[in-house]
Amino acid sequence: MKVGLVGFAGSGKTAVFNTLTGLDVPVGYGGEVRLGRVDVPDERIDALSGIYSPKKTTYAEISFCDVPGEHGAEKKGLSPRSLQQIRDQEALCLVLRDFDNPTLEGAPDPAADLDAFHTECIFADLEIVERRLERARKERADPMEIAAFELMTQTLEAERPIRSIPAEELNRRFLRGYGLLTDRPLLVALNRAEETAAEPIPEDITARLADLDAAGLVLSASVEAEIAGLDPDDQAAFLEDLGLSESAQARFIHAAYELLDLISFFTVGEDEVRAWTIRRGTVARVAAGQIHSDLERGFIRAEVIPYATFMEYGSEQGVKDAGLLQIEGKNYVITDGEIMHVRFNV
Ligand SMILES: Nc1nc2c(ncn2[C@@H]2O[C@H](COP(=O)(O)OP(=O)(O)O)[C@@H](O)[C@H]2O)c(=O)[nH]1
Ligand SMILES: [Mg+2]
Repeated sequence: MKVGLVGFAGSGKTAVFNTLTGLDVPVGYGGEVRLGRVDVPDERIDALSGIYSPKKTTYAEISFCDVPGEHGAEKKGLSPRSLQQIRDQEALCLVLRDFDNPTLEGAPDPAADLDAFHTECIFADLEIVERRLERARKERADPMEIAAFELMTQTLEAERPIRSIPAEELNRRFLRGYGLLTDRPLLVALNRAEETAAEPIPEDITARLADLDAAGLVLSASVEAEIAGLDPDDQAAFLEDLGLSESAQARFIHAAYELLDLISFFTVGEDEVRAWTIRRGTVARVAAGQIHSDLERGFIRAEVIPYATFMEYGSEQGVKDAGLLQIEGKNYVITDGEIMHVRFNV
């Protein structure tokens, strides 16, 4: 999964990036686009890896892109360059400043920044959607496509994000390639001063997030980045001092999985034990395509074992002997934690 960190200059995007990736990129204004990644910790992968002792163990992964904001007098979060960068991210994490930054004027106002950023995204999308609608009408394109772009135009004009349009009402096939920002799942990170790191999100912002179909998360990037660099044993003690039970990285991963409705399935063997990330509701054949396009193209069947069943019998053979190996077809919906072997022929 690719997550783009976005927001106004000085909101702490680079500090958040450091907290999440464990990297140590210099904070302060400016900077390059940076990429970093984290393994998604999963005890089930640890256990499976313990059983197979594979040559390689691969966790699911989240990659982060730190997109610099504008640093001019005009307060904008999206330069043409950063727009380009964030259009190909699968989800956006908006970092909102909720701490005093001595290099910036004015007290923090995360609610206002949230609205300002949302408005920028609405305008950026509206420009693209209106242009396409005009062309589509001129070219007498597929009426379904015209209807989709009309619906999006109306939605954006009402200052609603495209992601608020239910799947049944909008055929998102027509949206591919446009990189519309308000169709991206949005996770909002309220970046706090150390003293307020454990306080909940204020009600006005919670309400606004619900309104925008976005999820929220509180963190205190500069201090949590320091904690992320410590020994695991020390980390727990420092987090507790802040009133937190889990690291920012763990909280972020949970929030992102929930927001995007992601689950994992596993492949196992002597070569590799590996976790794969899919959306809930993904069918076996499409899931197989994550592993390799040949597996999707030549899909015959999936042999599936729920994680708990596997652990109960301790091996694939044990599960087979008990008659519990599931043989599933291409439309079988994968559930979280299933171990899958794909039989295919190309
Ligand atoms: N007190 C406090 N300062 C922070 C926090 N996050 C970032 N900063 C500081 O704010 C300034 C800008 O941070 P930076 O990550 O470079 O912001 P960016 O422009 O959004 O990438 C730096 O001086 C950081 O040390 C935070 O959570 N709390
Ligand atoms: Mg930065």
